[in-house]
Amino acid sequence: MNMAGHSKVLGTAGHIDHGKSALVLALTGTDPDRLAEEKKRGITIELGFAKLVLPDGSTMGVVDVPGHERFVRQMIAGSTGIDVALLCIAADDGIMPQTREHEAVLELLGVPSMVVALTKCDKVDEEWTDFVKSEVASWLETTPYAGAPIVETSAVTGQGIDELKEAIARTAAKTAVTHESAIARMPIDRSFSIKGAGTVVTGTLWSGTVSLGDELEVLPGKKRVRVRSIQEHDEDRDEAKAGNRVALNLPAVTPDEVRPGGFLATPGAIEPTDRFDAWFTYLRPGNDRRPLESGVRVRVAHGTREVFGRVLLMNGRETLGQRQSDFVQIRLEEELALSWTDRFVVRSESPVEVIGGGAVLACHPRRRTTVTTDGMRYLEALRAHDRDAVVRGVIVLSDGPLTLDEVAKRTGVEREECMRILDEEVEQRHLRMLDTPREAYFVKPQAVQSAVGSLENALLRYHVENPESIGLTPQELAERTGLRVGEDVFSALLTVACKQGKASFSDGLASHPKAGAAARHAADELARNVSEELAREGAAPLLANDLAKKLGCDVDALYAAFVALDRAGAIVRVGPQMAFDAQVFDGMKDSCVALIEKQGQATMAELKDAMGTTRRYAVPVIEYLDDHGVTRREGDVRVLA
Ligand SMILES: Nc1nc2c(ncn2[C@@H]2O[C@H](COP(=O)(O)OP(=O)(O)OP(=O)(O)O)[C@@H](O)[C@H]2O)c(=O)[nH]1
Ligand SMILES: [Mg+2]
Repeated sequence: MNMAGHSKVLGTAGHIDHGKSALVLALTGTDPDRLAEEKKRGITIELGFAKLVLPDGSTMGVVDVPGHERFVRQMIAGSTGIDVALLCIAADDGIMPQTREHEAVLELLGVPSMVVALTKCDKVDEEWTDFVKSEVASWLETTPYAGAPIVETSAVTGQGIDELKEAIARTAAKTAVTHESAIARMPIDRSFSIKGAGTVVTGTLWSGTVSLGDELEVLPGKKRVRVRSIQEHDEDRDEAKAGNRVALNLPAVTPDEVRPGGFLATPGAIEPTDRFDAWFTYLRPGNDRRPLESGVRVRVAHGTREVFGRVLLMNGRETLGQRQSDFVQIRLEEELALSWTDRFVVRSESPVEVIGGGAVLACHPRRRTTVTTDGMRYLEALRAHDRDAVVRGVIVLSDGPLTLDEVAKRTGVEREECMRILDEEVEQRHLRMLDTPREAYFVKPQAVQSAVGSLENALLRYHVENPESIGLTPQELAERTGLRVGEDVFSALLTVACKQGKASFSDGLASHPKAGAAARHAADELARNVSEELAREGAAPLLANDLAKKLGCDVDALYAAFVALDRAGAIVRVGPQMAFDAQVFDGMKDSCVALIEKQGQATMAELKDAMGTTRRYAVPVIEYLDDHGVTRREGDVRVLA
């Protein structure tokens, strides 16, 4: 991928005193050892930085790491995210313990390519140089860096420096840029305060872009900060791009709040985690050849931070042998700001030695070490960077339906791409979409079927327990179904069930089309009886309680019949208890209207007589007519409204 402005980074590696810093000075003119203590002791303690100008004029950032075995943690921090490793091996000393340990770190961090500098060649004769060179070449054969160029150099005489630049340029050109994500992420390696300016942090921008005025989040604490100024290699910039060494001025925080080991990121993009699933390789460059035991306490280094944790092997596996790889779950004692595809290195608790590392897969997995077939497929998809399968996997493994935003957040795949993948998966029937008024949800087809199954069972049970009821509200049904989904999703599921003939829904009530039939039939019959009875009783019908007694039914059932008949327009309810046959009521209304038209007005007594009923019925009927804009009260009489 060609990304303008995304420069590549060269990182040194190698045993203490093998001439790394001297070589950086010879290559760049910058002495990476800035500290007085470094100068006094003649060793590198902190990461050093410089800018390398290649023969074609392009530049690379350079990170110089310490070789002392006590500073491997700094070496790991400095090497994360570099594109080309410059492994320095002193010709007079050959391959030493940290040569091997640093190589292992580079390999575990996934550093894609390497150039080897055979340093201090001025100190040995040609025959010896040839011997060491062939030793190095055959050792490299056992690593992913087999065939890497080996250049003879001397920082003292300048031998091989131009040739080394050529080799670095060739190797860098062949190396794909790895900083792809749009999210800004930067592990903090230093923080200090400058009089007048406030707090400054430095680090290598892993991905994304940081611009002046941007708001960033300090992880794991989630404190928000704003970028007041940006420097790259001591020059002021408006924005910094991935791969570059940057210094950010962050006002309104103290250096203590943005300590090395912290992580700057686009707000909300990363949720720190105390466990993750990973593809782990056991790689022990030291002499200890014992296998790794599941559950052992280790140090986990990610970015500029290292925390304690345990590596748990999965599916009952107890040990992992040298150079073996497998899926693991790592449980941390403190949180890390991890993302899918990040690399990490694991070191033993004591003695402190690199023993492995790998790639982060799932950042918020369940606590489990036994993985289902679906879970395994998901891990494989993460490992293979198969985004389609990852999106599908997140949904398949989820308990409930997920929205587009939830899928994007859980996978780390950008929203647009998620949408494209989801569309395709729905098209191919790998997933189902539940459309709701507010949002679309995505769910695996089996989950829809099992939800419809529970919904149907809940309905059947309801009808057995309530043989006389014609149904229940969706809210009641949702409660009985025990599905933990929102109202929207439940009603979408009910719609699916209706389409499949496993539920019916009308007049706000859900029922089962078959099991509810008897109750519906009984209800229909009762409604018919009520309607006939009211028609027969004319202008002085029985009130609800008495009518229920007469028909020998439950009052609730009678009210339900009132509601159904009212909705169908067969009766008119003038009060909760009182209902008339619709035709009878129309006749009563017409007589009232006719009388008032004739007299211009009428008293309650006159209207009662005109309707041929008693006062008990006449009063509520006239009040109903008032309410419905037919008549109007004026003192003691009614007029037309
Ligand atoms: N003769 C000779 N001496 C060298 C050469 N390169 C480095 N040295 C010397 O070797 C010593 C160590 O060099 P550094 O560059 O500090 O080594 P380093 O690998 O950076 O050491 P650490 O960062 O502490 O791991 C110094 O005294 C250098 O002067 C070289 O090409 N020839
Ligand atoms: Mg050094």
